[in-house]
Amino acid sequence: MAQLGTLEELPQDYREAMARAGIGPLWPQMRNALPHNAPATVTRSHLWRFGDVRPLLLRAGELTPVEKAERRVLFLADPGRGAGAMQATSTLYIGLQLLLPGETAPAHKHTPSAARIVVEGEGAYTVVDGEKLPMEEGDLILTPGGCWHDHGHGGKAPVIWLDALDLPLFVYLEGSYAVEAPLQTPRNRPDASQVEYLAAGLAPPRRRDRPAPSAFPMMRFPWARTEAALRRLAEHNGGEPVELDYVNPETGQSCLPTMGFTAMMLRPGEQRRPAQRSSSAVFHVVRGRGATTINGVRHMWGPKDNFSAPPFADIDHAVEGTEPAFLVRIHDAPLQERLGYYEERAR
Ligand code: GTQ
Repeated sequence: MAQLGTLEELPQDYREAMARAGIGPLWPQMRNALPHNAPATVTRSHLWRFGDVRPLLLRAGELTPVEKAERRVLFLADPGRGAGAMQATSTLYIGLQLLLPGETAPAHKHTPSAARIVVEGEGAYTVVDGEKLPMEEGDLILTPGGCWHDHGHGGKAPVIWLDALDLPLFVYLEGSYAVEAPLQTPRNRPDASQVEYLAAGLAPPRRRDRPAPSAFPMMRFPWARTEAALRRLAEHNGGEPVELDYVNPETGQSCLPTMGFTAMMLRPGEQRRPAQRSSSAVFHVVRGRGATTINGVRHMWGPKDNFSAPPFADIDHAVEGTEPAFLVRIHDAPLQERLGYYEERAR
């Protein structure tokens, strides 16, 4: 492979003339933009223990009233990008949001898409385009880009949930903004996961006045069903990895356009060594304990912890103890598939 020329090799007057003209030579920077065989990754794997984040979040509840926060959130900052980085990986923003009893977070809609995973507490709800979505621990709740959403809390203790947004991508695209509105009046009926899409394989029929389903027909994926499905699959899949993707029940496609959500069960004693994936990921532990080594860094995790993985990471999971572990892998494979470059490499 040819050694490319450097900037320093070029005459000073030529470099200055290029700068004045607002242009630059490609070749000194060619390998930064197009490294050989695999991307140069910035993301550094990190473990955020819930036990460290929770007291800081509760303190935010004392320091900052929700009216002055709009959303009371502490975000996970990728150490590869520095303390202020509002991103856990190149594409994924992950925040932990606190709502105290009786509080509401006003309605807004924005260009990025979001999904929540409920981490602690009961009695909160999100209203998405008029549909009231109860939030129970482990539930995955979608707020796709362009959908109005506000949050409320009728319970007695603080509620904490995880927010996953494709915000960094939209900021990079110069396409990120929000529109504000007053609280919505929810429709008085259960959400679609409890009505139209109660059972897998059953969907409302097409009608002349409703020839196509909505783009996001089901906004809530109750955890109880996910865990039951994983446990059942584990009994009958011959020791294969126990994983289920959260999909749009009408199309089978990922439930949001750029972000993927994969529910994982690790059996007691199970060790897993997945292929290197081109996607980046944040793992959220719903239940269980274990250790995951990512690019040589060992993370010992427990319930409600989060840890990140850069593209093409070497990942080794191991469960601790006699109970299975349940995790949700939040990733950007759907975006990469749409862009035509998602890839897995055997290790
Ligand atoms: O709850 O709507 O963590 O708009 C960041 C931006 C949460 C939300 C975040 C948001 C929200």
